[in-house]
Amino acid sequence: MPTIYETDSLDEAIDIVQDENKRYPFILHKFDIGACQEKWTSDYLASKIGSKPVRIHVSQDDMMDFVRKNFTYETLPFNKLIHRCARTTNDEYFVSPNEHYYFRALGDNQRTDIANIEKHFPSIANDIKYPPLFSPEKFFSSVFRIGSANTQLWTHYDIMDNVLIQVHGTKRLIMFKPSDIDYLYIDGDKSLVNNIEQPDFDTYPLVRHATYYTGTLQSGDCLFIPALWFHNIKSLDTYSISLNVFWRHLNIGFYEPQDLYGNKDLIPFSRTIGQLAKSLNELDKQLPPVYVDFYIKRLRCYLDNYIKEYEKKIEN
Ligand SMILES: O=C(O)CCC(=O)C(=O)O
Repeated sequence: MPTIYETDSLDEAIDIVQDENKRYPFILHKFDIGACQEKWTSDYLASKIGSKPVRIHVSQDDMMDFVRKNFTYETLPFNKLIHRCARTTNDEYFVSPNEHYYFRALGDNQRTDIANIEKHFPSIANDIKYPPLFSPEKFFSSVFRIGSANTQLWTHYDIMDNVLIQVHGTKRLIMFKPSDIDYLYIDGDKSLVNNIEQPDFDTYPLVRHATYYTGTLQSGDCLFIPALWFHNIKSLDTYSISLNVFWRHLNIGFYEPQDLYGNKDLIPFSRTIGQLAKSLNELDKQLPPVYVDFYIKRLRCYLDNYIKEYEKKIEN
């Protein structure tokens, strides 16, 4: 199992992000992330942010599963949330005393606002610094995240680059390169394989072919998650506080402007799929079912060949 690359050098980190032939994940150590590392205790955050209501995921399971929805969305005042996350057992709860919490900040209007720590949590925003891996006009969002100990988020990819800054707690990292898409049973941007550490190989046999890149993110470290790299991240024995910053590495016009989560497909791809769906619909209307069935299978052969040729092209 390869490990995720690690470096202490900001210059090297910038080079890996900006050199189109590199762009692999890495953990950057020794970057000064600011006063947050000392200051962000649960009491400090509770007193600075107060009772602002925040929307959270709550689950009895330690592995949150977006596809099978083993969690509910709830709302808590921020100061209650942070104290509940900091404990493993709570007297006040939604489903059970040892339920798990996961907070991923959104904007004040959760349907339209893009998460931004400076706008939505201004009282703490100056405490944190992130490494200058991209030019400022490419910035998209800064997402404040807090989770209970031993809590895993589902495996997924994002369409934008991002850097995850770990302020408090330790995280276990598993990542897969984009070409492992064939082995991860993807539904949209998420994998159906929830227990990625011990997959059920009878149901998901192809996972055996995926290459697991593993690592550990400690307080003060920054993880570069390149666009399209699948990631599965779990907080370990203590609750976790992080911030991640998303940016648009390609031409800004390729990205959906209101992509709240940084995971909407790029516009050139959504156009392609839209045109294909329209053409298939027309085919279906014009021809009898036996021909449609035959031609959509021909289309699959066409795509399989196209992929083989494309793989050869990018190998050379
Ligand atoms: O650190 C986490 O809990 C998840 C981070 C993540 O999924 C992301 O940065 O896209």
